[in-house]
Amino acid sequence: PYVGARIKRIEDPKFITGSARYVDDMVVPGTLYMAILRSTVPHARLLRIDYEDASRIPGVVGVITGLNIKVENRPRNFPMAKDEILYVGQPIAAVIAEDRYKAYDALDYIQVDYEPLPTVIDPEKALTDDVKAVEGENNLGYRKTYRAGNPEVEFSRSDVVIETKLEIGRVYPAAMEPRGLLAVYQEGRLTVYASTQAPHYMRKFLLNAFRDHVSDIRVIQADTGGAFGSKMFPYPEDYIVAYASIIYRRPVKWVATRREDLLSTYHSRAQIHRIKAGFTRRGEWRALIDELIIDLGAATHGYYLADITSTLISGPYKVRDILVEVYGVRTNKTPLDQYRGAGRPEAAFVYERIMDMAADELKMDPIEIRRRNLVTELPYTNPFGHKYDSGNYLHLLSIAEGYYRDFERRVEELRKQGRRVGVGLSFYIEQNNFGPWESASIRVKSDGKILVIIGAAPHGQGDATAIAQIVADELGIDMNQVEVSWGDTELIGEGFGTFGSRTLTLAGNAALLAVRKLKDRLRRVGAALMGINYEDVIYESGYVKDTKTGKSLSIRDIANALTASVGGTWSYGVEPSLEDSAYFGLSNYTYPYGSHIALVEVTEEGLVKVLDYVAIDDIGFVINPMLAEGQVIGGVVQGFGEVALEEVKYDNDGNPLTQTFSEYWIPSIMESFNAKWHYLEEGKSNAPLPTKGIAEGPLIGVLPALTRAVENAVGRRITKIPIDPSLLIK
Ligand code: MCN
Ligand code: MO
Repeated sequence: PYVGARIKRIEDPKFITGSARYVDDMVVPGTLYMAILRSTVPHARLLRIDYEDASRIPGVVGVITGLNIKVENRPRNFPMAKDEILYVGQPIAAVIAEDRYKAYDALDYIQVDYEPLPTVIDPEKALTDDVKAVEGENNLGYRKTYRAGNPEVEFSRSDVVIETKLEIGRVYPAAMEPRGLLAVYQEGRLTVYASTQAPHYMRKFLLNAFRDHVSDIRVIQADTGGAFGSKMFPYPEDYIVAYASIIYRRPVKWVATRREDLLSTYHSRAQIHRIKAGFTRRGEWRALIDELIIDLGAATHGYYLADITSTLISGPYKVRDILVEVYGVRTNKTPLDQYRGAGRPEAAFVYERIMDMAADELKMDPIEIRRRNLVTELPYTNPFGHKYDSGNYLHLLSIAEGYYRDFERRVEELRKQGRRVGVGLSFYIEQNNFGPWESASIRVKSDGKILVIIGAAPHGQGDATAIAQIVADELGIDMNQVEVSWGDTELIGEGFGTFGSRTLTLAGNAALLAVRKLKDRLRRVGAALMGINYEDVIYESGYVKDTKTGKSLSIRDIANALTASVGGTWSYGVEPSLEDSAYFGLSNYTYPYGSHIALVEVTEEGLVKVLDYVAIDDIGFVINPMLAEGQVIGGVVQGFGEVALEEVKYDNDGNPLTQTFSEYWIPSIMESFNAKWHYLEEGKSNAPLPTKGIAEGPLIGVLPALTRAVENAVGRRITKIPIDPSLLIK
């Protein structure tokens, strides 16, 4: 069988030979290019835009200003600033020109008159409302209280109370390919090629805005060079490109430069937690009070991330008396939205920092304190209603302990040589398979080849390979007979996309259900072609067989027979279709869990080096361990960036200090390392193939594990990531 095997990705040949086609590679004759004039000031009253000179430049087709479309939780002026500028990078005008260079050159000829307004950058200061981030609005853009049990009473019964401020820095989801779109208007219809992770969703939001201008919008996902959660929700440029194509009746392309992408792709994380956690002498976590400040930037759509963090703030532990006060604040920064893990890494950073600090305070072993607090009976409904479904946390911890003790011994040895080394462990809970469902269609082509189309939209994860494995096994045929396709709103009815570590479980199981329908259909059609009863026919390994005579037809024979000749009359007695669709959803999210163990060295100059790293996960049934492991290796390195390198920074006046990769550091091959992956298959989901997701887990486990390892190496308490380098220099 293919399922369970480490099979190389069928998606990859075109990527490694350079024949992939990203949006920017797509050529449609007559395409115009769009360049965006972006605000260079963080907050101002926009008085006048003069684009006379720009529009007179040869090759410039037009200039768009003041486009405003009502989209929930976006700034009042969206997608373009009209009367008020809210952050550096906000679109103010768009130049449409015959080529990219003319479009960008023309930006210099646009005059913007504005009157600067006071700026608020620090989210804690924003809470006082002394300076407004948005005129006429309270800076407090979102407020929510999560209360369970009675934490105040539990504190009075606690022996040790930990109080601190924890911070998770603002990051940029640096996909290798920046955002971009090509919109092609054709007589009342629009086709949009996009770098996206959710084409159906993009169709929906663009159609909402432009249904008076076009009868339909087809969205086609081009080869997409990563997204990490950032290519899903509506962006200003999505609307501006579509609008430009509609009004100029020409194809229009826009692809962000890296600098634009860094400024304008929604940032993420940016949470501050003022926590107070109560423990008994024996290390039982009794209570938590958390004041969560999330820096939403200039729009409020990222508020839901704080909800995810808050409701998972108890992690895999039994503590039930919790108060979380959420403050979502507006500041004059790029708006906030999701990034790989979306709220769960933030939660894990908080509950695991708490565990480690409590262990230090109580002089307890980090494994022991976790053992005393882990949930032992599943299913378990956490204080805010999450239903942790399945698994065995203590068993996984015992495996983690083996690695941890080994790393501890190595730390001891290395320290004898005077090296600054440390070990860290995290235990985490993941919530994934955000739904509600996903779709899959399956077709047999006339030559017997199988085409599977999924409604999800992978962009680097390798799901097509795993789904081909599932389909080939279920049909009992060679994998090279199976193709998997996706990413076109007219290829498959409806679908959602690839996010929330859902694709393999939801689209993979939908594909399985579609195959099962197809097998039945093959029996029916095969029986009709053989002129025998359906009951006498079985399906086996690519053939339908007459159980009485042993006569058989292959999938290919059947497909051939149905399409044998052009002409003739209808004589099959059955519908000549070899096509089925299925939809699959789960009634509960799935809750994988895992543990990461890190061994790090901090050099004299303060560089963090990972010497060894193990991730252990229970995601139920694993379809392709190599793909899952690839997600872990990549995710852990990405998390290293968050812990040691990456932070979007602004000065106090709101000027972004990180505008290129020389200021915003993502991990390079120099910092990379190969995490080892160990997996259990105890925590199965309710799906026919009892899988759960893996793709975001590594980002959740890595933040606290690496932070602890560094803390252990330098002997200083760490409360903020990325870690302040001054704490690391010897
Ligand atoms: N897999 C498996 N067995 C399982 C679960 C998963 O073999 N039980 C395999 C799947 O076949 C797939 C991979 O593991 O190859 C991840 O599958 P899954 O956990 O279902 O996650 P998704 O495919 O839905 O990926 C989405 C996830 C998200 S939400 C972010 S953010 C992220 C991530 O993927 N963005 C990525 N990883 C990324 N990887 C790349 N290269 N690029 C991104 O933008
Ligand atoms: Mo995601």
